[in-house]
Amino acid sequence: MRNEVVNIIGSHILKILKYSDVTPYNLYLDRRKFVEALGLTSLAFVATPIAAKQNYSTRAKANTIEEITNYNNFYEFGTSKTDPAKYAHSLRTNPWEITFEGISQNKKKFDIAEIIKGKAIQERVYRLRCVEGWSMVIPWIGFPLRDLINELEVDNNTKFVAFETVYRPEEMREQKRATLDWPYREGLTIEEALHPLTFIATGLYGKELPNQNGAPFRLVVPWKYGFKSIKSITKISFKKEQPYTTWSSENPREYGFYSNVNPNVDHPRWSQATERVIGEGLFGKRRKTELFNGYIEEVGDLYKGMDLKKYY
Ligand SMILES: Nc1nc2c(c(=O)[nH]1)N[C@H]1C(S)=C(S)[C@@H](COP(=O)(O)O)O[C@H]1N2
Ligand SMILES: [Mo]
Repeated sequence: MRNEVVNIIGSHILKILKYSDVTPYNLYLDRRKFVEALGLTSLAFVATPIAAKQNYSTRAKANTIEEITNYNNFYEFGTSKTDPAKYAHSLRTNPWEITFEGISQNKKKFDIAEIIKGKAIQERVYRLRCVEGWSMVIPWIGFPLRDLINELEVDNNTKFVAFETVYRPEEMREQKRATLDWPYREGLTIEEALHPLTFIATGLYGKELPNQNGAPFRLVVPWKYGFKSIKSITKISFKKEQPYTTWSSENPREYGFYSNVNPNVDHPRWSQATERVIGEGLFGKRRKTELFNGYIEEVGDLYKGMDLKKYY
């Protein structure tokens, strides 16, 4: 049974991904190498796919798989950046069910193989900006959250979507301690959840999602601080009221519900004007933080007229 699920998910990814989707983005951007890898003789062959990729993906250089999988925040496995890589292997990600609340279908619990089946799997190269002041670029594999929401009969008066990580202290060692109020919870407005940039990642670098990055099913909201991008999701609820969210409840002054990346709204304990780029070294050049993490053209309209200092 467990192997079968792996095969369904595995073969699904293989069937839908094109060569371009599984090519590391650095190679992809380097047209000459890309052409060589394909055994082609003309650059003309790659012009179109590269243009198409610019859609929602950043052209910034992606971090290496080593950086992306060894420098993580996943407090369920410990609070140090290297703890998730050390300990997340103990999480059993297969089988994996997700329960939905606030839908009118009788069936509320789905195996993720059922959820992924039929979705157009795509690659999105997104910036990830942690509220702590560092950033990376990650080539995710997955599908827009809206593709899932649109399949559900969501309650009419829905205004928010709430997400929950699994609570399994036997598999997630830090959950034996009261480091956070487990399970980890996050939320979005329904408009944010339906935005085409809002993504469910089931893989990265063309492969299955490593446990430390939130396997088997995690949210990615690229214009918000990283803690909004909740990992290893087991429950999704459609709600009328703004849901409980872990970090904004833990410390409401420091972490807001919106948590849109914003260089002009400092964290009470540090500036958000610049960020340390992982891979550039501790004393590498810092980059300027961009409003909405550089996605203002795509998401600016969601917050028109809103006081971003008040709704941080
Ligand atoms: N369940 C859960 N999700 C989580 C976290 C966590 O501790 N637990 N950390 C968040 C934070 S602070 C960040 S910056 C990102 C990091 O994602 P990455 O390790 O895949 O780069 O995951 C977010 N999602
Ligand atoms: Mo973060």
